[in-house]
Amino acid sequence: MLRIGVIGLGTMGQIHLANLSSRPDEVQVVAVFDPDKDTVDSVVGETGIRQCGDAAELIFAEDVDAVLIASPAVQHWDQITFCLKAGKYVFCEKPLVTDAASLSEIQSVMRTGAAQRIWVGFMRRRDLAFCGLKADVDSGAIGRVVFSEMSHRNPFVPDSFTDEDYMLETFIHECDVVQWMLSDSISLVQVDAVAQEKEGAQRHDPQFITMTTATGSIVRLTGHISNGYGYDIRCEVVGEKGSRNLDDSLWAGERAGAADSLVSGHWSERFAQAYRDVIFSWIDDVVEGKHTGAGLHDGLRASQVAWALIEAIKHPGIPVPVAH
Ligand code: ISE
Repeated sequence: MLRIGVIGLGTMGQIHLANLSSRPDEVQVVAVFDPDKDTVDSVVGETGIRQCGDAAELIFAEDVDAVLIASPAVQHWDQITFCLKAGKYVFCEKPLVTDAASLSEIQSVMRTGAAQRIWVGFMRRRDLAFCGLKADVDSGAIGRVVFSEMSHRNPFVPDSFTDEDYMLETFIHECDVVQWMLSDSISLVQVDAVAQEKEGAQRHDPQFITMTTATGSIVRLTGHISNGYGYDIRCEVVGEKGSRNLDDSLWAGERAGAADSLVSGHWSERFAQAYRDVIFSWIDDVVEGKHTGAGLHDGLRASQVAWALIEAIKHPGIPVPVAH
């Protein structure tokens, strides 16, 4: 039986908790921590799961074999280092790290076996539609990929959401999925002319981004995170022999208004299968002593692209290199 502790019981933590709890024969969630006591009470009140006083208490608890981190992004890397000190396996939500202050520390962990104990929650790698696109790229069916067109649309985000959050919390998915799907590295990014969303807002929306990979493939990405009507993720990969779109029939959704693709109300619906499978594969990996998911290296590579995007939005129209 794998004994797991969960840090953070916001939307994401609760989704992971539900998925973990659906495998009672192999997994037992033994402890949780969230600073919001009311949330903890309402989520695990009658379950018998222990409520810890802080993250360190949970991480160093003797009856916790593996830790799932779904805390605010800025806490991720510190909590991961605690897990490594405690010798625990850790699954951390994206982004792995929010700024470059810990870069050399991450690079030294990367040179050790401890890196194998870290998984990063890039669940799109388990989404059947994205897996289908990757299979077509890998098989050579569409030839060398010349460019890709991607969209990331959300119905709403909190008013406090900033341009930095846009890059680190939202586009971080594309930063990872592009490099994974194309087996390539993003080397240059550019944000084109952007308009402030509304008077006084801390963010620009929509955003128009161009990313160039090391092999010269181009990705055009449009973000629109307060469209007001639905969550809509699109991707078309265009190669020298043909093109492919995400197969929307692989998940259940609704058509919104005149939109020509399926939309869902929320990312948790659109990616329900991926969120489940990324957790199930983590459990399988830990139990079977392997690592088939996104790891420390992938988490850092995606954050490095997001950091370049944060720089690029300050200088619209100017290409910014990614420091890998
Ligand atoms: C959210 O935080 C997520 O993780 C979703 O996967 C993403 O698509 C969404 O835009 C984010 O706000």
